[in-house]
Amino acid sequence: FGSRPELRFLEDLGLQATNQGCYGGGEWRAGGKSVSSLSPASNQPIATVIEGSLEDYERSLKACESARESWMLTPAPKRGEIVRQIGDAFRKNLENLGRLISLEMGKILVEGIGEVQEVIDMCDFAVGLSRQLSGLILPSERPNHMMMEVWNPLGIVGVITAFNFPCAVLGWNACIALVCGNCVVWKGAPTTPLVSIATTKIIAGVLERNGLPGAIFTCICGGAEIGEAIAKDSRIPLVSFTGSSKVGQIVQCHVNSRFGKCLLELSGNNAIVVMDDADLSLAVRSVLFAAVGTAGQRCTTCRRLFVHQAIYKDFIEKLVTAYGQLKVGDPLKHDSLVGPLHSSQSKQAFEQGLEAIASQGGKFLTGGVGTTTSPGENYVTPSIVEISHDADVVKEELFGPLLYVFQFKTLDEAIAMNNSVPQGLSSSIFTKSHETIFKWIGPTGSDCGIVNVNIPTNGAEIGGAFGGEKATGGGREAGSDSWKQYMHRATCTINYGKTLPLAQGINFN
Ligand code: UN1
Repeated sequence: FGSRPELRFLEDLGLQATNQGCYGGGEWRAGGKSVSSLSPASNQPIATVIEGSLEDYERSLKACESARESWMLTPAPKRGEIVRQIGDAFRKNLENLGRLISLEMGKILVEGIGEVQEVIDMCDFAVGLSRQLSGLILPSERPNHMMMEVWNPLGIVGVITAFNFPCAVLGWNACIALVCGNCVVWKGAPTTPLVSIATTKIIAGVLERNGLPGAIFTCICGGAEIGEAIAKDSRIPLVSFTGSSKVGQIVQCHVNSRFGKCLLELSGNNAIVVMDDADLSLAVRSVLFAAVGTAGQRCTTCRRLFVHQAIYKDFIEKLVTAYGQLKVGDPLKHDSLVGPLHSSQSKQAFEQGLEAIASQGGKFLTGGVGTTTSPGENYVTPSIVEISHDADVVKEELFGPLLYVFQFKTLDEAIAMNNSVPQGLSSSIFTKSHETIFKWIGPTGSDCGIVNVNIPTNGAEIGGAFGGEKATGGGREAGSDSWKQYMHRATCTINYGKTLPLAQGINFN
């Protein structure tokens, strides 16, 4: 990066002008096609990456198979110590890696750094967990017997992640998978290979310094062919996939057909409900972050807003005013709040989406068709639209800063509209009424995996289980007891007596 001083920080992350995109069996080697990583802010190349080929995949998996046993047999707290060191290594690289995420993904710098912070927090969580992977001891109905649960590693866990969280989602999965005793095989998004490589170098450095086999962690940059190889590979008992519902369904079919397990984190179509007793200033700020943060490219982005009719006019006016003050611009400049969309394809899809909205009767209150002028750049104008809640476009996830707004009269009506889409990831209500809160989080409330009160739909903490229902795929990642999915539960009944009493009182003599 000699001639580009603004890119010199990439050298501190171990990146060069051309990079090998496969770390397998402890070695960097790649024989796939050569791709340019583009900066979403300019569509200019940052660096070149040689992707991993299917041969690289096979070689890496063979190495993983031979490393698997020694890692499974390493005591969990010792594995936790390795993850603690990985957390420290991320701490040292917080600024640089956060800057690379901003540069290559296009999110604003504070969000790029926040993403690395999420990985550090996951490491801390996983270190604690490494001493708490405990099973139950259960009373046996038979004399001189005891029953217990033993949690064992699965062996190898496949992780396929998306461009919008090129580092954090790997962290949610890898930190837990590693302390649970699994080797990790990771494929990041094809458009964020530099983040994949830099992240892997941080992890690989810790493995190497501890004299551990590099094959405990594998990274393969590549496209759908590598994803398909992971999904079809019966050496990989669990595949964790983050991406669209459409692709998730294909992955699930491949994994199910070989009786593997899938952890799916798919599309969202998240709503915020603003009741007439809400703190409106809190709600406006929350809707703003939820709808335009990360330029609307989080799976937890708020895409639908339901406002009580008594405050609708006032609230929408406040929101439109707030949109008017948004600074859209270079994600690396500290006054920008909204960066570009991730790629020219993302921008094209967004613009086509706006046209479909207009053709289905949508009325733009701000932004909309033709408001984005600079061709050749991926910036778009955050838009708000009024439309009928059962229009076809409202059922789909348009990945960008687009917010549909609707009025409602009763809480029941708002809940019904919240639950009326195929997806079920995140939701939030703004109210001061405890009656409303408990209805919202109860059996006849929101049908989502994330059900918030007085906070945005996005920005979830790692301590909770993250994921959603219906077309969102049903998976739960990160905190709480998500770790159980990364292990296999053995129910062990032990007879320490000399007789053979059978369960259910069966006499078999
Ligand atoms: C995603 O968009 O895929 O809750 C993940 C949030 C983040 C993670 C989003 N912690 O918005």
